[in-house]
Order: sequence, then structure tokens, then C-alpha cells
Amino acid sequence: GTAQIGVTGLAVMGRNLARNFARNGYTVAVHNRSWAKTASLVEDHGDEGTFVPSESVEDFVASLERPRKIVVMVKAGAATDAVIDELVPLLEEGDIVVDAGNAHFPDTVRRENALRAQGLHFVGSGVSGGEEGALLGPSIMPGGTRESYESLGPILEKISAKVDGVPCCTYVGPDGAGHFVKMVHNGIEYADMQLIAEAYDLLKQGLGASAAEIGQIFADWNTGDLESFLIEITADVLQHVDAETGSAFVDIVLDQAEQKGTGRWTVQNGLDLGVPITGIAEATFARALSGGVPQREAAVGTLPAATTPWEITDRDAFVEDVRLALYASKVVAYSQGFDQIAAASAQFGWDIDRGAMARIWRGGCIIRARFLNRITEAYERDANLPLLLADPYFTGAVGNGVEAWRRIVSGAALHGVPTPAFSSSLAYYDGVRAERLPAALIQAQRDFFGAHTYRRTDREGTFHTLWSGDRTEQPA
Ligand code: NBP
Repeated sequence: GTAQIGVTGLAVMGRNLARNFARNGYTVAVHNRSWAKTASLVEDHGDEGTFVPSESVEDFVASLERPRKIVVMVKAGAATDAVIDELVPLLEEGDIVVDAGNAHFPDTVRRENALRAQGLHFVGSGVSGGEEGALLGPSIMPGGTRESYESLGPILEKISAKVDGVPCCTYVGPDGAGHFVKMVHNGIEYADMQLIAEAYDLLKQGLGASAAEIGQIFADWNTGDLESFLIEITADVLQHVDAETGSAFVDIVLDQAEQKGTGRWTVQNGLDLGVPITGIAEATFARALSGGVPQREAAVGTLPAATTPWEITDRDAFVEDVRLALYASKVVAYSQGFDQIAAASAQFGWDIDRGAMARIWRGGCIIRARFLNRITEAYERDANLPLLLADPYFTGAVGNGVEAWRRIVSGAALHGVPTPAFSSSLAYYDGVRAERLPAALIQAQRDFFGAHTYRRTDREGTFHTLWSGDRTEQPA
């Protein structure tokens, strides 16, 4: 075979990835379970580069030069297993299978093990950026063996997004590491979106501002520290007018947020690892609350608010407070996400470079943002940084906004504006910086009812108090 890379699964994502490879000068073998998608790709875009279409998997595999590099871009789950099962008997030692779909990382660990046992490389790769990213340059997070990255990496780097000439693709780590990092990326995306939505709600309820006015505020914010794809599209969406009714588009959209499940995976894993990713969790639950129709119907107009109207005298000062609170909450959400990556990396022996992850998220993906540079710099200063918030830059940047953050969160509570992500982020901030936490009381309670023991502040050792006896203390 002569094709340098193959793509199987030519729905929107695979089709655009295949075109991206071709436009970058690679000869691309293309295949889809049903022929129609392959035919239409070659018909509509055959002039963009060199495609080698095949109707059968056998011909597809035969059309590739060795070691073969095959990107699988089908529906995550059973479809991915079905495609792998079809491919494997046709492959030879050293061939590389890349799963670029949204696999759950434990599936990737399982598949990598199975293929490695057969002498094949399996690369679970996160790909972010949606349809447009796939075509014009996504952020790519490949896992698997380092050996496979030597030949595959340059091709993926070539088609990835570039920021300041630097590719938004790098080797992430063994087996499930790539899909894990993509999962956390999506979790952070949930948090980022929720925080933006809360900022919008605060501006709407606090100022009584219209969607278009708030859109302008977001557009202004996009010229500063908050500059990012999500802030940019928020400005755009808020200024969009519904053609049918002439109302602001956001005002006619049903207020129930859906989810495909990656936020849920992130939260489940946060629980498994015991990492407090409160921003991501609140964002995931906020979507669930919005979709809880029976509960909302039972509560609207029934639960007393006991609020007073929010009288804001200095509009500009309020807008700046919201901006600072948004930035601080956002840093908390990212700090927590990077803690989760560190914990998984330690648990699974992945040795993930967190600074490099921030670097490859600067372009191509949904959370691309100016401030990711700052995260990379923080991990360059200290690769083992225990807490992103404790990096001097972020301590300063967040510290600068703490008073504003408190004004906004307390104002939201007083005036009945729900801000689960802003509030929980501030609670996390205060919790993690507290010299002493009420966890002491919890540990004492645990010792009381379950003899779970405790340690003391004044000397080494583990102890138990005889609560139901004479209440003397014993070494445990
Ligand atoms: P879909 O997730 O809609 O999957 C459709 C593709 O899967 C078609 O090519 C279909 O073939 C193939 N397929 C299915 Br379904 N079952 C199959 C089977 N048993 N054997 C072989 N092929 C099978 O496509 P998509 O929306 O392009 O997404 C592809 C992947 O990328 C997914 O994992 C998705 O989660 C991920 N994704 C990522 C982003 C992002 O921003 N990174 C965005 C969207 C999707 P057919 O044509 O014969 O039915």
C-alpha cells in the first residue's frame, strides 16, 4: 500500500480529519462501514488532496504503507470495539490503531492491553475542537506507547492547531492517559460554561441588562485576561436575534441544558480519586437541575425567596466585580482539573506533564484561552507544583479579585441568584487556604461512633478514645 495514514469512520468528524490529513499533503486511505459516506467524501473533496477509498476493510488495510497508521473515528463504545475487532486480524506487528473518538479512558486501557498483547500499538487519542477543529486543526491528546508516537506524532502535530507556531499536540502518556486528559478537558469545559452562564445571570439580574448589552460586556472582557473561545462565542450568542420573534435568541431557548456524559465521567473519576473538582461537579449538577422539570415545576412560585431587589448604584464597578469573580472561579476550576490529572497520573503511573497539557489546549479546542499560557508557565516554574492557585502569578491574579468575589457571591445569596459554581469555587478557595478546618470535628465524630481513630496535633501516633467507657485515650 501507499497511503501514509488511514481513517475509518467518515461521519462529520472522520470526514473532516481525513480532509485535514489530505490538505496537509498526506495520502489518506479512507473507509466507512457503509460506502455512501466514502463516496461522497471523495466526490465532494477529492480535489483537496490524495484519497485512496476502499469499500472493504481488507482493501483499506492493504492500501496502507507499513507500519500502518489507522485512525478510527466511529461512535464511541460498542462501535469502536466492533471496528477494532474487524481490523486486528488484518494487521501486522508494529501497526498503529488510533482511536480518536470520545472513548471513556478505562475502555482505552482495556483496548491498549489487548492490542499490545498482539504486538500492535493502540493509541487512545483525545481530539477536541468539534467539526471545525477536525478540519482546520484540532487539539490532539494522544496516549499509548512512546514508540508509536515517534512515527505517528509528527503527522498528528502537522494537522493540529498551532499557537505561535507550536503544535497543539504532544505525547500525553501510556494507555488511557490521552483519553483521560480529554475527559478532564471536557469537565473543565463544563465548569467554564457554567461560570460564564452564572456571570451572564448576575449581569442580567443585577443590572437588568438586555442580552445584547451583556453580549457587549463579554465582547469587552474578551480583550483582557478572560480572552477565550468560550467568552468570544458567548458575546456572539448573546447578540444574536431570533429571526422569527425578533427577541434575543438566548431568551427563546428552553432553559434545560443537556449533556452527553463526559462531565459525568469526570465527576465520577474525581470521586474515585478523592480529588475535589467542585467546579466541574457543580457545573454537571447545574445541568441536571435545569433538566429536573418535575422538581422545578414543584418549586417555582412555591418556595419563598425572602430576597430584596438588587440595587446597584455603580454599574461599572459591578461589572468589574463580576469579571474578577469569574476569573477567580475559573482559575479554581482549572486548578482542580490539573489536580485531577496529577492524581490520575500518580495512580496509573502516566507521568503526565501538566504544563504541556495547558500548552496543547491553547488552540484548536473548546477551552482555548489566553490564560493557558500562564498555566504552562506556572508548571515550567515548578513541574511538581502542588496547587496551581499557589503559583505566584495565580496567587496574585486571584488575590486581586478576592474582595470582588466575596461581594458577588454574598450579593447573589442575598438576592437569590443561583451561583453554584461561583459559590463553591470561593468555598474551595477558603477551604484550601484555611489554617484549621472543621474536619477535626468530623474525625472526632468518626472515632465516637465507629472507632475510626484520630491523630493529634501535638504528638505522633494514632489514637482512640473509649467514648462509651471512661473516655480515656488509648493508642490505636
Ligand atoms: P458518530 O459518533 O455519529 O458515529 C458515526 C460513525 O460511526 C459512522 O461512520 C458510522 O458508520 C460508524 N459506525 C457506527 Br454508528 N457503528 C459502527 C459499527 N458497528 N461498525 C463500524 N462503524 C460504525 O460520528 P461523529 O459525530 O463523526 O463522531 C465520531 C467520534 O468523534 C465519536 O466518538 C464522537 O464522540 C467523537 N466526537 C468528537 C467531537 C469533538 O469535538 N472532538 C465532536 C463530535 C464527536 P455508518 O456511516 O456506516 O453508519
